[in-house]
Amino acid sequence: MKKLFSVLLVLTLLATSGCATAPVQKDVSSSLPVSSAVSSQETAVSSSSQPAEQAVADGNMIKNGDFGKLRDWFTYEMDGSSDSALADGELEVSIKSVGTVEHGVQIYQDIPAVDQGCKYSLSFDAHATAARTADIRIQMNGGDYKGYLDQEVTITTEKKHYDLELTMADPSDPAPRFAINLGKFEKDAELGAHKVYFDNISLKLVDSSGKTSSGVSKVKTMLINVNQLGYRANDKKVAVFSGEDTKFEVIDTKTNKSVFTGDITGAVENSTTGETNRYGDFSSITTSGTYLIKTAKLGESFPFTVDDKVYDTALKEALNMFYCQRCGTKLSGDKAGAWAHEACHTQAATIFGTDKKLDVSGGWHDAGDYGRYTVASAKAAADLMLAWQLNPASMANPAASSIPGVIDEVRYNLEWMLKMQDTASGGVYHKVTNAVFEKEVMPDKVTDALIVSPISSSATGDFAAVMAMASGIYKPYDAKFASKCLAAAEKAWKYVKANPQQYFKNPEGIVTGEYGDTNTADELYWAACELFKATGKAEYNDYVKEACKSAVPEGLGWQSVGTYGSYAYLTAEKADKDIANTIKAALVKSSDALLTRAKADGYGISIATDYVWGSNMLVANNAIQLLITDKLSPNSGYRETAENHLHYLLGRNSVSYCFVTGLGTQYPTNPHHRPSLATGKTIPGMLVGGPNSALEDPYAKAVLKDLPPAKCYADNSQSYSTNEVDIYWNSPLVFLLSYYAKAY
Ligand SMILES: [Ca+2]
Ligand SMILES: [Ca+2]
Ligand SMILES: [Zn+2]
Repeated sequence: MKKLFSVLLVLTLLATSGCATAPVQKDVSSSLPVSSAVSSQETAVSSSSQPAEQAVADGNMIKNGDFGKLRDWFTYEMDGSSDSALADGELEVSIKSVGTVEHGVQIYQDIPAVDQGCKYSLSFDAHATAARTADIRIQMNGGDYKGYLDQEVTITTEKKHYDLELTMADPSDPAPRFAINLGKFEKDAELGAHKVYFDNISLKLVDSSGKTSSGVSKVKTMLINVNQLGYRANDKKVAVFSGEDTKFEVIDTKTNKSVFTGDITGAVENSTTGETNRYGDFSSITTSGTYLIKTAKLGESFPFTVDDKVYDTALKEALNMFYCQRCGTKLSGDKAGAWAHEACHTQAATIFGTDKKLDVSGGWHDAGDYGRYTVASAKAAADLMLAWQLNPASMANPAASSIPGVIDEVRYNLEWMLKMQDTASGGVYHKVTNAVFEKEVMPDKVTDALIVSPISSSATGDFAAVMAMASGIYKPYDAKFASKCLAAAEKAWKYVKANPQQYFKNPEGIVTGEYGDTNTADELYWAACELFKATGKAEYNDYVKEACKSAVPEGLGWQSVGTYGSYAYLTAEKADKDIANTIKAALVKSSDALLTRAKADGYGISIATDYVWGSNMLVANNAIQLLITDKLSPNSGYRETAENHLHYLLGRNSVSYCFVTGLGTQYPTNPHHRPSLATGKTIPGMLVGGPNSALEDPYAKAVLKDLPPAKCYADNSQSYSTNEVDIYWNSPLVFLLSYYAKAY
């Protein structure tokens, strides 16, 4: 489920080094708003422990600064154009066009930590074929790209030596970037094609006597972990201990008195966390209140609540995230709070490779970025509709209007999806985005051109499925809209049936999220199942029958969607008994395998070692699968295990984080999310991606190195591979909360 995210424009590797897909820089405009999401917070690793290979014998923090080789240097081009090469032992940057901004052309490399209070000296030699300005930067590698050192110098046709100095005033940054902006500077005359030369670039720590301790971790990792929101009165309640002790106490935080003493049992060797986990059952605590767990040797847990309504506010906030992600409309202050804004992305978009314009306004912004992707939003819409189908009691509208809030919210995205269908062919466009990821600004401040990317089979299959699903759900509220959805679904089906292998690849020049998928059997299966449920037509039944012959498609992700189809078929009025039995047997088998995995896991979850990009979505998806299976083939083990997955997401995990912003005691405060970065305030109710042992951003590489897989999480906006948010991560969270909440 890895999603290539947040990356940038034209990345040219100056010389062959191993990392061709390394995530890169975005814009470095000095006019960006200063965000509160600076790198002041770190994970368990202190900023002073840097990867060993970055330490260079002579103390130079810059690698290959003498340009004996081109290795380690990169070019970033916002809208300029250049080529780089070695020339007589110097770096020669041949600039064809400077572009329109200072970072129109940039050369850079990622460097070891710069620590607060420390003094650094930077020196280099430079000359150019035309006198010009250059901006020398040591900057944050993400977030608002704040420049810790941000100094303009004039480079002349005569070779000169430059000496600059940085005393780090900002909090320590464990993974900064050295960059030279060679784009357009207002003070420069018009520059035609020219060349700039650099050599002997050196950055050294010269004085660490003023070093402050701000680089030290502020994160609390507890040895006793619980769901930081808490538990409903009659839930099973188990604390997970990391380490050894024999007895635990439950303390009422109001009276500070012990209300229960229990035995610590079990010992599970947990290779994903490097711990031995033990357990304490305090299910007998059913009186509403706030408590914490304490032992003699392991300290205390974060506090938690026991109350039947413990998940109600969380559900409201998790659902409100979707309102805050709405595109193409003004967001009101009463629902969007500090993140209210004028209508964004309302201009017509151009269909890639044509002059044709299309109105594709509306829908939800996908994630930390403002792209809108058909397959991503299909999963999100499906989860919310499933939440309504399975857990209607908690999803009813508090205002008691005829349309439940969740149904209203989903419709906002469905109206957009309808616009993404090509009316002539029935095929559905894969996404609408800018060519590149946007700056860290509010969405209504983005003015870049919108491009509609080509039709894909996965988008068209998902569209057919979601629209067919919607036709049943909206019928009681708006029959006309329901039949519009069904007609669109059948049209999309015809297209995808005839074009099942139109796999999506980012077109030339478009580098936003790709959401590629080269197996569309599951998308067609899901579509056929939903269309069969909606229409009862033999054509769809025949397709499902055929599709199940080898293996029943599985998955509740954006890329694998089979289980959505299975649920639809198993709840279809006219389901064929034999086919249903095959599908149900496969679902039960798959869910039983999840139970086996969960039993072997220290924290009771079923993802085994899959701590990948968006691992929290896998956790939530597996819980949905267990609850869906329970509806069709009741088993208290499914329900109990699913609840353990929710406990994990809300704090009962080895990094002691409630992974939903604003909830619990220790939660993400610096997510990679543009409206949160632009306002300096984090929207509550957002589930972050969570631990990712592949270390897929520079910050993660610097601070999470050598940690066990389940501990590879950093609450930092630069760590987009562990700390981004996404609509299709929040949607399974909404489903889970709606299952356990009392009322919306
Ligand atoms: Ca040299
Ligand atoms: Ca697929
Ligand atoms: Zn927008």
